[in-house]
Amino acid sequence: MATLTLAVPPAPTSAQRGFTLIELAIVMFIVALLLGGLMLPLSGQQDVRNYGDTQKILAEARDALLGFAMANDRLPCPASSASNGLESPVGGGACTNPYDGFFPAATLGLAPIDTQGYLLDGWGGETTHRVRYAISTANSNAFSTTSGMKTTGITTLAPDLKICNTGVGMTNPGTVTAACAANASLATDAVAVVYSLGKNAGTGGAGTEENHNPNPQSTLAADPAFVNAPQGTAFDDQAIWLSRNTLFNRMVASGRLP
Ligand SMILES: [Ca+2]
Ligand SMILES: [Ca+2]
Repeated sequence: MATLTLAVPPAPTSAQRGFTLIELAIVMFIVALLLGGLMLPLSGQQDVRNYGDTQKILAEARDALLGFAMANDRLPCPASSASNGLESPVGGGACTNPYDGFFPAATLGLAPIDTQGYLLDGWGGETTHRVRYAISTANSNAFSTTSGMKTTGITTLAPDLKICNTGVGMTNPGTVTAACAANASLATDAVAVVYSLGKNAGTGGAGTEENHNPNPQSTLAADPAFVNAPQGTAFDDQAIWLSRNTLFNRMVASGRLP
Protein backbone atom coordinates (compact mmCIF):
# COMPACT_ATOMS: atom_id res chain seq x y z
CA MET A 1 0.00 0.00 0.00
CA ALA A 2 1.30 3.34 -1.07
CA THR A 3 1.83 5.85 1.63
CA LEU A 4 0.49 9.35 1.05
CA THR A 5 3.06 11.96 1.68
CA LEU A 6 2.14 15.63 1.84
CA ALA A 7 4.76 18.05 0.69
CA VAL A 8 4.79 20.80 3.24
CA PRO A 9 6.60 23.86 1.91
CA PRO A 10 9.26 25.06 4.25
CA ALA A 11 8.39 28.17 6.23
CA PRO A 12 9.79 31.24 4.42
CA THR A 13 12.76 32.81 5.97
CA SER A 14 12.55 36.52 6.65
CA ALA A 15 14.76 37.11 3.60
CA GLN A 16 12.33 35.35 1.25
CA ARG A 17 9.08 36.73 2.62
CA GLY A 18 7.26 38.99 0.14
CA PHE A 19 4.88 41.87 0.81
CA THR A 20 1.45 41.16 2.20
CA LEU A 21 -1.53 42.76 0.49
CA ILE A 22 -1.95 45.16 3.39
CA GLU A 23 1.66 46.30 3.12
CA LEU A 24 1.27 46.83 -0.63
CA ALA A 25 -1.92 48.81 -0.08
CA ILE A 26 -0.16 51.06 2.42
CA VAL A 27 2.73 51.67 0.01
CA MET A 28 0.37 52.51 -2.87
CA PHE A 29 -1.60 54.80 -0.58
CA ILE A 30 1.57 56.70 0.37
CA VAL A 31 2.67 56.95 -3.29
CA ALA A 32 -0.77 58.30 -4.22
CA LEU A 33 -0.54 60.87 -1.45
CA LEU A 34 2.90 61.98 -2.62
CA LEU A 35 1.83 62.27 -6.26
CA GLY A 36 -1.35 64.13 -5.36
CA GLY A 37 0.65 66.40 -3.10
CA LEU A 38 2.96 67.27 -5.96
CA MET A 39 0.31 67.77 -8.63
CA LEU A 40 -2.41 69.79 -6.84
CA PRO A 41 -0.31 72.68 -5.58
CA LEU A 42 1.03 73.35 -9.07
CA SER A 43 -2.19 75.08 -10.12
CA GLY A 44 -2.61 76.37 -6.58
CA GLN A 45 0.88 77.83 -6.62
CA GLN A 46 0.15 79.58 -9.93
CA ASP A 47 -2.99 81.09 -8.41
CA VAL A 48 -1.06 82.32 -5.40
CA ARG A 49 1.55 83.85 -7.70
CA ASN A 50 -1.06 85.58 -9.86
CA TYR A 51 -2.82 86.89 -6.76
CA GLY A 52 0.47 88.28 -5.41
CA ASP A 53 1.39 89.80 -8.77
CA THR A 54 -2.01 91.49 -8.89
CA GLN A 55 -1.55 92.95 -5.40
CA LYS A 56 1.82 94.33 -6.50
CA ILE A 57 0.40 95.81 -9.72
CA LEU A 58 -2.44 97.47 -7.79
CA ALA A 59 0.00 98.94 -5.26
CA GLU A 60 2.19 100.30 -8.06
CA ALA A 61 -0.89 101.76 -9.71
CA ARG A 62 -1.79 103.59 -6.49
CA ASP A 63 1.76 104.91 -6.19
CA ALA A 64 1.60 106.13 -9.79
CA LEU A 65 -1.65 107.95 -8.99
CA LEU A 66 0.06 109.76 -6.11
CA GLY A 67 3.01 110.68 -8.32
CA PHE A 68 0.67 111.96 -11.01
CA ALA A 69 -1.24 114.03 -8.45
CA MET A 70 1.93 115.68 -7.16
CA ALA A 71 3.16 116.44 -10.67
CA ASN A 72 -0.15 117.55 -12.20
CA ASP A 73 -2.05 119.00 -9.24
CA ARG A 74 -4.93 116.56 -9.86
CA LEU A 75 -5.67 112.87 -10.25
CA PRO A 76 -6.17 111.39 -13.74
CA CYS A 77 -9.60 110.42 -14.99
CA PRO A 78 -10.25 106.71 -15.61
CA ALA A 79 -9.75 105.50 -19.20
CA SER A 80 -12.90 104.59 -21.11
CA SER A 81 -13.24 101.34 -23.04
CA ALA A 82 -12.48 103.29 -26.24
CA SER A 83 -9.68 105.62 -25.09
CA ASN A 84 -6.79 103.17 -25.58
CA GLY A 85 -5.55 103.48 -22.02
CA LEU A 86 -5.59 107.28 -22.00
CA GLU A 87 -7.60 109.12 -19.35
CA SER A 88 -11.01 110.23 -20.56
CA PRO A 89 -11.22 113.07 -21.23
CA VAL A 90 -7.55 113.87 -21.72
CA GLY A 91 -6.72 116.79 -19.43
CA GLY A 92 -9.13 115.71 -16.69
CA GLY A 93 -12.10 117.68 -15.38
CA ALA A 94 -15.45 115.87 -15.45
CA CYS A 95 -14.53 112.25 -16.16
CA THR A 96 -16.57 110.30 -18.73
CA ASN A 97 -16.42 107.08 -16.66
CA PRO A 98 -15.76 108.04 -13.03
CA TYR A 99 -17.11 104.76 -11.58
CA ASP A 100 -16.77 102.19 -14.36
CA GLY A 101 -13.56 103.06 -16.18
CA PHE A 102 -10.14 101.50 -16.48
CA PHE A 103 -6.76 102.41 -15.09
CA PRO A 104 -5.25 105.00 -17.51
CA ALA A 105 -1.96 103.17 -17.95
CA ALA A 106 -1.06 104.93 -21.20
CA THR A 107 -1.40 108.33 -19.48
CA LEU A 108 0.73 107.18 -16.53
CA GLY A 109 3.20 105.08 -18.51
CA LEU A 110 2.64 101.99 -16.40
CA ALA A 111 3.18 98.31 -17.41
CA PRO A 112 2.22 95.52 -18.03
CA ILE A 113 -0.27 96.75 -20.60
CA ASP A 114 -2.15 95.02 -23.40
CA THR A 115 -1.92 96.06 -27.05
CA GLN A 116 -4.64 98.68 -26.51
CA GLY A 117 -2.77 100.42 -23.70
CA TYR A 118 -4.69 99.07 -20.69
CA LEU A 119 -2.99 97.87 -17.51
CA LEU A 120 -3.40 94.11 -16.94
CA ASP A 121 -3.69 92.36 -13.58
CA GLY A 122 -1.59 89.36 -12.54
CA TRP A 123 -3.95 86.93 -14.30
CA GLY A 124 -3.12 88.68 -17.56
CA GLY A 125 -4.05 88.14 -21.18
CA GLU A 126 -7.70 88.85 -21.83
CA THR A 127 -9.45 92.21 -21.83
CA THR A 128 -11.46 91.07 -18.80
CA HIS A 129 -8.22 91.22 -16.81
CA ARG A 130 -7.77 94.95 -17.33
CA VAL A 131 -7.26 96.83 -14.07
CA ARG A 132 -10.25 99.00 -13.13
CA TYR A 133 -10.09 102.45 -11.60
CA ALA A 134 -12.75 104.73 -10.15
CA ILE A 135 -12.50 108.27 -8.83
CA SER A 136 -14.69 110.42 -6.61
CA THR A 137 -16.66 113.15 -8.40
CA ALA A 138 -17.15 115.08 -5.13
CA ASN A 139 -16.77 118.86 -4.89
CA SER A 140 -17.58 119.33 -8.58
CA ASN A 141 -14.85 116.96 -9.79
CA ALA A 142 -12.22 118.75 -7.69
CA PHE A 143 -9.97 115.69 -7.54
CA SER A 144 -9.70 115.29 -11.31
CA THR A 145 -9.55 119.01 -12.13
CA THR A 146 -6.22 120.84 -12.23
CA SER A 147 -5.82 122.83 -8.97
CA GLY A 148 -9.36 121.71 -8.00
CA MET A 149 -8.19 120.49 -4.60
CA LYS A 150 -6.36 123.73 -3.81
CA THR A 151 -9.28 125.89 -4.96
CA THR A 152 -11.80 123.89 -2.90
CA GLY A 153 -9.65 123.75 0.22
CA ILE A 154 -8.53 120.82 2.31
CA THR A 155 -11.28 121.22 4.93
CA THR A 156 -14.06 121.34 2.34
CA LEU A 157 -12.90 118.43 0.20
CA ALA A 158 -15.19 115.46 0.84
CA PRO A 159 -14.29 112.44 -1.31
CA ASP A 160 -17.15 109.97 -1.31
CA LEU A 161 -16.19 106.54 -2.64
CA LYS A 162 -17.39 103.76 -0.33
CA ILE A 163 -15.66 100.42 0.18
CA CYS A 164 -17.83 97.72 1.81
CA ASN A 165 -16.67 94.38 3.23
CA THR A 166 -19.87 92.76 1.93
CA GLY A 167 -22.40 93.40 -0.80
CA VAL A 168 -25.20 92.17 1.43
CA GLY A 169 -27.53 94.85 2.77
CA MET A 170 -26.12 97.73 0.72
CA THR A 171 -28.51 100.65 0.44
CA ASN A 172 -29.49 102.22 -2.88
CA PRO A 173 -27.11 100.13 -5.03
CA GLY A 174 -26.84 101.39 -8.58
CA THR A 175 -27.47 105.02 -7.59
CA VAL A 176 -25.24 107.92 -6.55
CA THR A 177 -26.34 107.44 -2.93
CA ALA A 178 -25.23 103.79 -2.77
CA ALA A 179 -23.80 102.96 0.66
CA CYS A 180 -22.57 100.00 2.68
CA ALA A 181 -24.79 98.17 5.15
CA ALA A 182 -24.41 99.15 8.81
CA ASN A 183 -20.98 98.19 10.19
CA ALA A 184 -19.83 97.00 6.76
CA SER A 185 -17.72 100.02 5.77
CA LEU A 186 -13.99 99.67 5.14
CA ALA A 187 -13.91 103.27 3.90
CA THR A 188 -16.56 105.95 3.41
CA ASP A 189 -14.37 108.72 2.00
CA ALA A 190 -11.94 107.12 -0.45
CA VAL A 191 -10.69 109.34 -3.27
CA ALA A 192 -10.05 106.53 -5.72
CA VAL A 193 -10.23 102.75 -5.92
CA VAL A 194 -8.09 100.49 -8.11
CA TYR A 195 -9.24 96.90 -8.51
CA SER A 196 -8.93 93.65 -10.42
CA LEU A 197 -11.86 91.37 -11.22
CA GLY A 198 -9.75 88.41 -10.07
CA LYS A 199 -9.27 84.99 -11.60
CA ASN A 200 -12.95 84.57 -12.54
CA ALA A 201 -13.07 87.90 -14.39
CA GLY A 202 -14.29 86.42 -17.65
CA THR A 203 -17.01 84.22 -16.23
CA GLY A 204 -17.73 85.46 -12.70
CA GLY A 205 -19.02 88.67 -11.39
CA ALA A 206 -22.78 88.20 -11.15
CA GLY A 207 -22.70 86.95 -7.54
CA THR A 208 -24.09 89.07 -4.72
CA GLU A 209 -20.65 90.46 -3.90
CA GLU A 210 -19.06 90.98 -7.31
CA ASN A 211 -22.25 92.35 -8.80
CA HIS A 212 -21.48 95.58 -6.93
CA ASN A 213 -18.15 96.05 -8.71
CA PRO A 214 -18.65 97.03 -12.35
CA ASN A 215 -17.69 94.07 -14.54
CA PRO A 216 -18.97 92.44 -17.73
CA GLN A 217 -21.54 90.41 -15.76
CA SER A 218 -22.82 93.10 -13.40
CA THR A 219 -26.54 93.77 -13.49
CA LEU A 220 -26.21 96.87 -11.31
CA ALA A 221 -25.44 100.32 -12.69
CA ALA A 222 -22.04 101.73 -11.71
CA ASP A 223 -22.15 103.71 -8.48
CA PRO A 224 -19.67 105.15 -5.93
CA ALA A 225 -19.79 102.03 -3.68
CA PHE A 226 -17.45 99.06 -4.15
CA VAL A 227 -17.09 95.71 -2.43
CA ASN A 228 -13.88 94.22 -1.08
CA ALA A 229 -15.13 91.04 0.61
CA PRO A 230 -12.91 88.21 1.91
CA GLN A 231 -11.49 86.04 -0.88
CA GLY A 232 -13.55 82.93 -1.54
CA THR A 233 -15.62 81.05 -4.06
CA ALA A 234 -18.20 83.85 -4.26
CA PHE A 235 -15.71 86.70 -4.44
CA ASP A 236 -12.22 86.94 -5.90
CA ASP A 237 -11.91 90.63 -6.84
CA GLN A 238 -8.89 92.44 -5.42
CA ALA A 239 -9.25 96.12 -4.53
CA ILE A 240 -7.10 98.80 -2.97
CA TRP A 241 -8.07 102.40 -2.51
CA LEU A 242 -6.52 105.80 -2.06
CA SER A 243 -7.48 107.37 1.26
CA ARG A 244 -8.00 111.10 1.44
CA ASN A 245 -5.39 111.34 4.19
CA THR A 246 -2.69 109.65 2.13
CA LEU A 247 -3.46 111.95 -0.79
CA PHE A 248 -3.52 115.09 1.37
CA ASN A 249 -0.24 114.06 3.00
CA ARG A 250 1.51 113.82 -0.37
CA MET A 251 -0.12 116.97 -1.73
CA VAL A 252 1.02 118.98 1.29
CA ALA A 253 4.51 117.46 1.12
CA SER A 254 4.80 118.52 -2.52
CA GLY A 255 3.46 122.02 -1.84
CA ARG A 256 0.20 121.49 -3.81
CA LEU A 257 -1.88 121.87 -0.67
CA PRO A 258 -3.09 123.67 1.38
CA1 LIG B 1 -14.12 88.38 -9.69
CA1 LIG C 1 -21.07 99.50 -6.89
